Amino acid sequence: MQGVSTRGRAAARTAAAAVSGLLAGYSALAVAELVSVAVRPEASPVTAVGGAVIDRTPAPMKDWAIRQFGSNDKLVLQLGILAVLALFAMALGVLATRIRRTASLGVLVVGVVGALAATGRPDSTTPWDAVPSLVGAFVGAGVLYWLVGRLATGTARPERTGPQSDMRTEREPEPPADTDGRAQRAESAGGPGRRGFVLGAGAVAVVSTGAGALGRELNAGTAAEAEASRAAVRLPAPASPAPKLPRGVDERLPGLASFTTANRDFYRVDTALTVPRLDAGRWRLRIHGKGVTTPLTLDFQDLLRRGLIERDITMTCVSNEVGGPYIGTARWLGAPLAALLREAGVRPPSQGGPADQLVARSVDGMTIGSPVETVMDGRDAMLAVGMNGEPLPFTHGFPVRMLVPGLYGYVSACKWIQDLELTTFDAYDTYWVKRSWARKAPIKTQSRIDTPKPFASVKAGTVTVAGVAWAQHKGIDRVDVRVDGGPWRQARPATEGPRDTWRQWLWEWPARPGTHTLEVRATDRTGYTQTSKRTRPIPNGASGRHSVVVTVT
Ligand SMILES: Nc1nc2c(c(=O)[nH]1)N[C@H]1C(S)=C(S)[C@@H](COP(=O)(O)O)O[C@H]1N2
Ligand SMILES: [Mo]
Repeated sequence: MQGVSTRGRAAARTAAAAVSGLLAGYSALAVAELVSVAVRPEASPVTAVGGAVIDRTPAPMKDWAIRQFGSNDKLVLQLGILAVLALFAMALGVLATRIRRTASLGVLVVGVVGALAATGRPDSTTPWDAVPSLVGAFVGAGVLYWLVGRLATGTARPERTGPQSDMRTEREPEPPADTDGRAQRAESAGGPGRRGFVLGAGAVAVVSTGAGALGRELNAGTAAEAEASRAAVRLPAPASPAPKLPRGVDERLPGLASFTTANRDFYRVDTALTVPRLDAGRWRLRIHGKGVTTPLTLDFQDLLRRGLIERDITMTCVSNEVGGPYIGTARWLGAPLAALLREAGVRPPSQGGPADQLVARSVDGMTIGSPVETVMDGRDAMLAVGMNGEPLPFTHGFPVRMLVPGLYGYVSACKWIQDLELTTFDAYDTYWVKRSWARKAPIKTQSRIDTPKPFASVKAGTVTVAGVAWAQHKGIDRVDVRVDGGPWRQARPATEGPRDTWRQWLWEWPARPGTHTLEVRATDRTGYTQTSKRTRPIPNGASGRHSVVVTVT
């Protein structure tokens, strides 16, 4: 009995120590959140560490995470970081029962890691970003030292006095003096007892929750201002409206991607753990660099006054696997970018301009580089302010993002843009280029089967096979489909839309019972037929043909 009870006591003490560690971590994060209000929300440790992890994650793993968790990838990452922190905090708590001071210093070390992550982010411009993590860690270290101190007194005291009236849940007699000397000393100094530990832990929990909630609230207040500024935006009518879409561009077939993608359904790919919520009233864009004779600084109203163009454009992510979902079409409204560059004195390389790369920078430190030649070759490159009739959603770059039809997003579509610098490809590598993606990445001619779905079961007879094909800025000429590697059959392309949009296609399949493989290929308006050669998305976009296996009964 005595042995069991001793072990039970030791287990309870270890659990209490782990709880102390957890509370120390919790108070550290809560205080850091509150302090981040004074700096900026992105400087709070979980966001900063998460961002640093994203920056350092090898590309294949990033792709895996995006595939595995889709748009939840960031949530999963944050939960993962919290889980690791929690385990570490519990370990420090248990350690603190033996080496209280050293374990408490361990909390400070974690704080330094958070501070380094915060100041090392590409969007960090000030050492102040270190402050939330450091202040939080100081508080956390103090909490751990203090709580474990109370824990020591709490276990030692009852050994002499016997169970107290407030310890009715404790049925076993107290253990013999298995406590360390420190505990004995604290006890003989008249410590607060176990009740003291529980009260202390409770107080830490309550105060931390209060601090954290206040921090969240205040950070949300900044977001509320941004939301108000978005609600107040009145988009002007376009000087150059989008060409009217022929009715037939959208076959409206169940299972087939609609021609225009609703904002809420539009894919989202970015590295932002907290979506930047900018106030349009405070937004500025600087245009400067090599060959710029007249550097420009524009505000949001300047941009709206610039004779906006409205265009249907299909955007695609370079990370999109063959058959993947990271593609969508929207009606964008924006200021023509080439005209702005010309106003700044920029000439494309073919006209003797010294800069061949246009680097866009976002408020969250993303850098995206596009060829100046492409941006100025007459296509509808724009600084977009509107998406499907409303101001850009925050997730898609409010107040302003860049778009260049025909280029993958990571080399053209900077969201939350704040700076445009003219430079050269030799002089500067952008975010993804540093991570071994290609410097230049025009969108590859591709096609996708939307219906039937992979492994669907369909009735024998005539089955409508349908999907989309894209070759932005070239246009789709024809689409072919084949079954089980047989002869290619020409699909019926839907009515052609603008050159920068995808094109739907349909094929009536005389389906016989059995398991069959459907395969698609597209030919663009330059006469190029998409290659059958399968490649991964890295370094410049996936190639190969999409196929689906279906069962006909
Ligand atoms: N600031 C910022 N802009 C960004 C990115 C990013 O991570 N940060 N991702 C780019 C990539 S890879 C793509 S494919 C498009 C996606 O735009 P969307 O999320 O509006 O679909 O945004 C681009 N612009
Ligand atoms: Mo992308």
